[in-house]
This record gives sequence, structure tokens and C-alpha cells, in this order.
Amino acid sequence: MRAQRGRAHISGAEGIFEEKDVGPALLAYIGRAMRHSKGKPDALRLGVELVQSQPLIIRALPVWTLRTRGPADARRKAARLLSSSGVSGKAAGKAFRILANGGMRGAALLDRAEGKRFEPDKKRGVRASMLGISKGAMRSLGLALSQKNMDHPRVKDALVLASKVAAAPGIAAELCISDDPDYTTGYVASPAFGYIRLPRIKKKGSPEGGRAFFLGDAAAAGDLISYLEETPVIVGKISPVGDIITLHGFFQAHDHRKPRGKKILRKKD
Ligand code: PML
Repeated sequence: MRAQRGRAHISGAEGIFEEKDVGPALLAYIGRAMRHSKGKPDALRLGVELVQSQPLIIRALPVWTLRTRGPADARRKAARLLSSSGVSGKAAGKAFRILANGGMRGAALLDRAEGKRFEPDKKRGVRASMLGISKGAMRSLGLALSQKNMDHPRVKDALVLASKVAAAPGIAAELCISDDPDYTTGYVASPAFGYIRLPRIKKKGSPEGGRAFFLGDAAAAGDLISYLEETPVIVGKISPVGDIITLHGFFQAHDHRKPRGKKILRKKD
């Protein structure tokens, strides 16, 4: 689903559904677009296509929310998380500058060492697409998020997307700042740490935002882009949803953890 007013993007969403659930899903998307905080769209496009290959089933990343004081503090913490995920200061700085300019429909794809960019079209970026969540995992996620007062479609959509991205071979981390002027929470996600929400990462009213994916192995950029845009992936299991935590507490908790195992559970049968 894509909704816009004039040339401005209002909202977009997608999912992978059983055939019998397509109709209700389309109605739900229309409802979401018409009630969006950015206002009513004047154009709403719905597209349906048959998924041609068996989706990979993955586990969602664990969710944490960091205590942050404001944009400078949240960005400093994002930079620390990126650095601990193997992203250089140079590459992170470049990503923050790209996101400050806003306006990209897809994500920037940067190598984690130098920040060299790999999107074939830099205006469009790379789109993480062909993704969804099973009904059972959606129910469990809704329950786990509502226990922490954060059950919102935006959080669920972002977690599904970040989980697909983190399951990609060669991905080191992702940085996201919402491009919705009214939504000031962003996140850093990585296979090593999970999905770490960063409230107050930008000032209310700011149109900046977008996503940057950091790549460990520059040689794998082509395969990565085709995985992100074309491989169907479904979140079939969730991971724990944690409390609001300080960065220090977060790193302490992770010192005691074993590295996470392989996230692809099985092909859907
Ligand atoms: C967006 O939908 O604009 C991106 C949202 C990122 C953060 C979602 C969350 O609160 O966890």
C-alpha cells in the first residue's frame, strides 16, 4: 500500500498473507492510510502479487528501548551501538548526513568501513520488500509489545523490516530515523544486538529521516540487494521485548550473552 498527498508520501506498508487473508489485509491498509497522523491522502495505491518462491522463516530481533535525553544524546548512543556492531565512525557520520537530508524512498547502502555507497540509484535507494509476519507471531508480538505500552503498527512494521535486514548475509547494522515529522523514535538494529529503539532521536516537526544499511563485505552488495528486494521472508517467531534501559545497562546485559545463533529457522512448508 502506498498513500500520498500531492507528491508527498503519507504512508506505505506491505505484508505476505494467505490468499484468504488478502481482502481483510487490504481493508486494514486502507484504514491505516486514511487515519495517518500525516493527514488524509489524495491517492492510495494497492498492489497484490503472488509470492513465487517459498518464504524463508526467520525469528524477529529482540527489542530494547534506550533511555535518551534528546537528539544529541540519542545520536551519540546510536553511534556507540553502530561502533559496537563494527561500523566505523566515518561510515556512521556519512549515514547521519544522508538521513539529515531526508527524501530517499528506500535505504542507503554503505560499506561499514569507509561508508562507500552501493545503491544503483542513490535517489531511490534500496528497498527492503517481500516481507511479512505470521498470524501467530503477530499475536505474540502484539501481546509482548502491549505489555510494554508500545503496541503500534509502526513498531511492528519496523521490527519485521529490521529483522529481515539483520538476517541478510553480510549485514553489520541498520540505522533508522523516522521521516515522519511527528514521530521522533528511531532505532539501530544489528544481528549482534537486536532492535534498539532510540526515542527523541530527532526534534518534533523535523522532516529528516530514512534508513541506512551497513554492509560488512562490499563484494556481497549485489546479492544483498536481491535478497532485500526479492527474497520473500516471514517472521515466524518473536524474541523478548525488553524494558527501557540505559546504554550502560544494555552493554552490561550483552556482556553476559552468548552470540545469537543463525536466525533462519526453516523454509515455510
Ligand atoms: C517509521 O515508520 O517511520 C520508522 C519507525 C522507526 C521506529 C519504530 C519504533 O518506534 O520502534
